[in-house]
Amino acid sequence: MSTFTVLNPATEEPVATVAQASLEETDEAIARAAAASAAWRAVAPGDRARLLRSFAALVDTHVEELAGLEVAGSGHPIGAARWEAGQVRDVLQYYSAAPERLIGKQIPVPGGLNVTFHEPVGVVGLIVPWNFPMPILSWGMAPALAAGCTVVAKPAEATPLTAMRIGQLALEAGLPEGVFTVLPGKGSVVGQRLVDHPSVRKIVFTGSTEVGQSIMAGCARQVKRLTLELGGKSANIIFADCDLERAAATAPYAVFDNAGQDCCARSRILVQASVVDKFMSLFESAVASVSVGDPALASTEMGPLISAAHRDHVASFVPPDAPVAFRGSAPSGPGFWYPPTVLAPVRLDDRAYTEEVFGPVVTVTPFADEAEAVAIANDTPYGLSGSIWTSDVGRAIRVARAVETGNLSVNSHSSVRYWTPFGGFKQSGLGRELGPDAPDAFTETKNVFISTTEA
Ligand code: TAP
Repeated sequence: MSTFTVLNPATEEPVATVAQASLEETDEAIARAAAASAAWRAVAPGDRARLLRSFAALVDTHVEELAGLEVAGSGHPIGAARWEAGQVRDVLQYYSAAPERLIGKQIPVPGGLNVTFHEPVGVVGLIVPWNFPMPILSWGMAPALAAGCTVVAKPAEATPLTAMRIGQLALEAGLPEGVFTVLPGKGSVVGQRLVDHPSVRKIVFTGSTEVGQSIMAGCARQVKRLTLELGGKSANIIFADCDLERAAATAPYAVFDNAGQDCCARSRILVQASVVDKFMSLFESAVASVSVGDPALASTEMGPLISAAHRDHVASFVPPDAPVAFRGSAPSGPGFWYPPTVLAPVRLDDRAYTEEVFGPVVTVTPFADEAEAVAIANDTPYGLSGSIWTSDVGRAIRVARAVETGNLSVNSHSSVRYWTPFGGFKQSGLGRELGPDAPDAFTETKNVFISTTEA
């Protein structure tokens, strides 16, 4: 039996050893999910809603336990981990309203009428990355269950603990066996099997663009439904007319949140040239005051990276001759620490500027005017997130419409809410999660003609 030992990223000490599911075990889990499908879709909408609300309530009473697991197993600061566990509760609660609202249409046609039904697609394979193990699990799981699908979820190999506990809570809340299964294991084994198995009718994948491309190709072989949430290289665009103090004070949190291991990280800061010096001075103070350290402390704002290998990867973007403008602090000693790092000026072909770093490294680039800001922001294969700072409402709207990205914030770095749609343009993804329409993505529209002609 193959196992994976989860290390505490802040101490490098083992937290738990988890058995990895084999190919045979994956097939068995998929078979159980397929067998549970007919009964789950037949559960009366109000009863399915009640089960999801019970599940949400049970998560609520376990927020502290789940947060503790995420601190130990993923190195997330406790404040963030509590928010993440609370997000699972809130997402379940939000989508518990959906089973009773999967409303079709009635379309008048000559000689009768057509009605449409939202039929659940069947078994959903949910493949989750390591950076936000709880929220991203819930974004796929909750609307899929609400739509009447059964779900087999594969957490990332490195961060299975909270997903496994949430899987247990689902059973305790009364969800029938096989409706929601969490299957820890390798992407190349469990994840790939979910893609290849004909009984899995839809894949929801969040992860790197590279793996997403191969999953898309795998799904194409069976014309399998697919949602992709992939990488990002988002721009934080700061115009001279904005509240520069506020833009600089929040810029660290727009990119160093979760130690930069965030698909929405605004890892390219673009600043209007006339205020770049002033911005850099304000930004330096803001970066210096980011509290980096023991994730178990409530005052900690940034924890360690997920692993030694990932820290090496992040460090590769900052070679000895890198243009480091300034850095924040990081503990020494055990743990996969990396300090918040600001690079400027950078060449526009520098890897740190063009590739997703997925760590606490940000570049600062000046621009002359609005047209140049938009051109630079769009000069990337990605399009997930971004921010615009300006006091000119017209400009805010013009630039927001011109930037090719799925989620933007104006005078804020917050753009993810479970009740609004989330997803990427270009190579950042395909389809949308969250928002009121998310359950529809787990259904097929069936169109039925009913004749009213007299016999
Ligand atoms: P990946 O290496 O792509 O892994 C993501 C998931 O896919 C993991 O569970 C992984 O399993 C699994 N996987 C790997 N190879 C697979 C295969 N051949 N078939 C099926 N599944 C496979 O990404 P990551 O490093 O965990 O996450 C970081 C990336 O995710 C970044 O690019 C980030 O931007 C992106 N991300 C995007 C979003 C959104 S919402 N757009 C949110 C978070 C993260 P293992 O754990 O076993 O490798």
